Amino acid sequence: SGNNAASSSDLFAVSSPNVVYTDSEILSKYTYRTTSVTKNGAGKYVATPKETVYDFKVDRKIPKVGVMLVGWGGNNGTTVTAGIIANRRGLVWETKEGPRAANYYGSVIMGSTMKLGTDPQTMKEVNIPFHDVLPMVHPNDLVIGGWDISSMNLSDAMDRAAVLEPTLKMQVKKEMAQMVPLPSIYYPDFIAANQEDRADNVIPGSKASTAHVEKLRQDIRDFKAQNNLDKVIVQWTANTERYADIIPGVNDTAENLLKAIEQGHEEVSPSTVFAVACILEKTPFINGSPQNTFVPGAVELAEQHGAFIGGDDFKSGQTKMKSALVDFLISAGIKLTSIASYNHLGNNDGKNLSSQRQFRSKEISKSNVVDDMVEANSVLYAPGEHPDHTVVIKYMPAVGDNKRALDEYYAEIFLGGHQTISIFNVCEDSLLASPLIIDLVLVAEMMTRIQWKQASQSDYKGFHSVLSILSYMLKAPLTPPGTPVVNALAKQRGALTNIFRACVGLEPESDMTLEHKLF
Ligand code: NAI
Ligand code: DG6
Repeated sequence: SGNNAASSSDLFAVSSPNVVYTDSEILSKYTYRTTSVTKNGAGKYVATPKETVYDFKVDRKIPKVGVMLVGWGGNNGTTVTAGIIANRRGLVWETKEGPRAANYYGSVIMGSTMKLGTDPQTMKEVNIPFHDVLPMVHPNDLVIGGWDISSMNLSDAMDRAAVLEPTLKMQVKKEMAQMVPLPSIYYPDFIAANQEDRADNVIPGSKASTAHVEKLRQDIRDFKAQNNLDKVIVQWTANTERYADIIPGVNDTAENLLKAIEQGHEEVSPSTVFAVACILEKTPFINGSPQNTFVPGAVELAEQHGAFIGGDDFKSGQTKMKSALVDFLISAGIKLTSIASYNHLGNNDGKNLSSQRQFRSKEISKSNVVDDMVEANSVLYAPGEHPDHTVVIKYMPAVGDNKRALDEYYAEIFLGGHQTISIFNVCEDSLLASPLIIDLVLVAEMMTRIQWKQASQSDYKGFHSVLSILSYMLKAPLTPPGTPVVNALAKQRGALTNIFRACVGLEPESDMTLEHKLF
């Protein structure tokens, strides 16, 4: 310990005077370089390079982590649970296409790599698994639990979801039959009326109350104690709720929100009650659905308690494609003029979204994903101008979880010509969302073990309560109040990658490859 080149994992060590490894920590001194832009008296931009030196400290001890899912008995909840069990036990199962083995495909952390650098002898890139960059929890070690308004055990719920192969289900059935969701809070006005027949596992009371908050806090504490956990992360993967109205005096400040819960105000949603319980318990809470769980009062409460929150809405198939494709088109100087996004699906999510108020929440999160890219390009778009954008979702029971997404991107090209791109994307919804649930847990947990300070400061502190670093996995990224939202997929990945690199004293990924050009 105390040396400059000990290893952070078995795979690599950073050899630098700015990086120190101790038995318990990685300490890095990192120079963050940005450009400050102002306008001078003549209306000309002045760009000034800026340097800020940060100290980062990473806790190397990998904790025992539990994840509690709200909506555990749903398609995502059962699929991610079965997937983790299958990976933990190294299962292989027969399909009509031959045997298939458990994997973590679709998880950035478990399935992708990061360029560490270049081998000077071969001049080739050296890439390492993303999971090995920092001392991260392995998903196989996660303990899973959670709540659902449906009392069905996870094995039966997995059958209800109709996502996985029978040959896989057979092997996880016994273990999952032992898993039964905790009763949850159910305020019928927030989800579609067509969900009512599922609600047989409900904590008494149909509007927000302090008793509900306290019960959920106790559930988290019990789960932690029963499983001997160091930490719990909670994620909302329950039904999409309608938006809550933002009402001055009710949910606009932390104090008012707590008062509104105490008084049983009807405009406080179940997801906000979960968020409040987690914040008070200092348990990271991530919202995987599109509704406005994080009303201003909830964000303020998180800031006051230094608790981590993240959201909103898993970005799995159609929207992930959109945030990559629109980034490509506009960055290529092609003027995107319209996006028509249609999809139909037949799972319970689709059934819930067939109700207008819940659909509206999803329509908002699916529609805002191009705004920053359009705004950034003043060559193609005049101020306030943006492409037409329509989002349609239809419930079609027959296709189950195999959502069909059809998108048309219509763009103006050179000299008045047009480019039309049509996409037919079969998004196996829960199989795409489950790895995101895992990534969100792993990254949120990692952020609880990273601290920073400026060179001039004596005390380390955590990142801002709103974990915008999770943006890559989310359709409508929540960012700290007053800070911009980044939707472009490559930028979101860059932020994740480069913040992790900074923590081990590595420069941001650069694609300049001057070593291959200047010799
Ligand atoms: P699902 O409908 O199969 O599961 C939701 C579960 O939540 C159900 O078991 C339901 O009983 C339960 N539930 C409802 N209200 C609850 C409450 N107050 N407390 C506890 N449990 C409650 O839906 P699925 O497919 O698992 O999706 C879950 C959420 O994730 C939906 O809001 C969906 O829009 C969102 N999402 C899903 C994506 C995907 O690709 N699967 C991607 C993006 C978001
Ligand atoms: C219909 O679009 C149902 C939704 O819940 C989506 O399946 C989910 O939000 C994933 O959306 P996307 O756009 O990332 O594929």
